Amino acid sequence: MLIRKPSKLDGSDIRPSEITSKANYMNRRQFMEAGLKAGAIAGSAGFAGSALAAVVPEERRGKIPDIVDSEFSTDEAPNSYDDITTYNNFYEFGTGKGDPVRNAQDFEPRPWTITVEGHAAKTGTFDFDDFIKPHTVEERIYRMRCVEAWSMVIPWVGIPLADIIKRLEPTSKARYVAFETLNDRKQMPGLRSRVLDWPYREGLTMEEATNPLTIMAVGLYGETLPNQNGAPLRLVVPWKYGFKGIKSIVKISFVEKQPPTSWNMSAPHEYGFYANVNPEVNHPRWSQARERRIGQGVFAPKQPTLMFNGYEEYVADLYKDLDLRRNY
Ligand SMILES: Nc1nc2c(c(=O)[nH]1)N[C@H]1C(S)=C(S)[C@@H](COP(=O)(O)O)O[C@H]1N2
Ligand SMILES: [Mo]
Repeated sequence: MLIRKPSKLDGSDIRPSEITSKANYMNRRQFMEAGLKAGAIAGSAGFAGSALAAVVPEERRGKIPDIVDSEFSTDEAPNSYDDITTYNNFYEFGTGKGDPVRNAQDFEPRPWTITVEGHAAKTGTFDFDDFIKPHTVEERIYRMRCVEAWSMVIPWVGIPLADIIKRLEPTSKARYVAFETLNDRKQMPGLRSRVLDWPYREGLTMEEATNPLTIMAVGLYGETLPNQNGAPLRLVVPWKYGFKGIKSIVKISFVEKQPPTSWNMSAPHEYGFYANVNPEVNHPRWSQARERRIGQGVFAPKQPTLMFNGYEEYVADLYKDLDLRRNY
């Protein structure tokens, strides 16, 4: 269990997401062809092709080399590249699900620096490439459950946050890790709105941050992260609601006290610090018992939400002394 399975180095290696990616593509084509034969959607095949290409300009879609598979990946079918890159929450680019893909294309994720502060030996400002270089990148196909009761399966490419933290050598005073998103009004039109108190902030306990499931994602579907998904570097914590997965990170701080977090600051009775996926604790305005899997069509039945988003065996121990109803 939990063993890293190295991918082959001879180039013959095909990762699970690539297979599924191709399968999705085939399904899509079969669907289009069937539609064309039926005469129902004549002329739209060409449109589908160009719409897909426009999601992320080709020159930004670099393949990431030497990705290692992970035993933590789910074998549930990943959502399509289209779903993952056109249905987003990234309020710095607008509050609509289609706003990030529309408004983030001129965003420049390079050059990029990450500032490390607080109780650690290796603090300072690092260039993105230098920050990433010492680490092995893995494919992690994870379920993602948004607090709004929808979900996806996403083949991330990332680095265990535990590996990064180890390299930064936090001291015993570091009990939490805090993260901040870029706060640049010139590049992020959504910052003009006061929907949140910018910059977007998130945090984890040290135990959560170093849990083997927690990653810093640098890509998806084997390629560099699209801007709308949080380029160049975003957090992924699969047993927590999606809002903990802070995007386009510029600052990491090792702190003693529980740091303030954006959604908790904006509506503390609705969003807690922990934000663990929990079908038994409802949002004050809606049930969290079920979720809509994106990409299955509006008539597909909702599916049950799993405790800790199905990652209970890896994380339940972290919370054994915590009242999850009070610490939502
Ligand atoms: N900086 C920043 N990070 C963010 C958000 C945001 O608005 N700003 N939205 C969060 C929410 S609510 C979700 S569900 C996920 C969505 O990630 P995705 O668009 O890559 O699927 O990003 C999270 N990270
Ligand atoms: Mo979300």
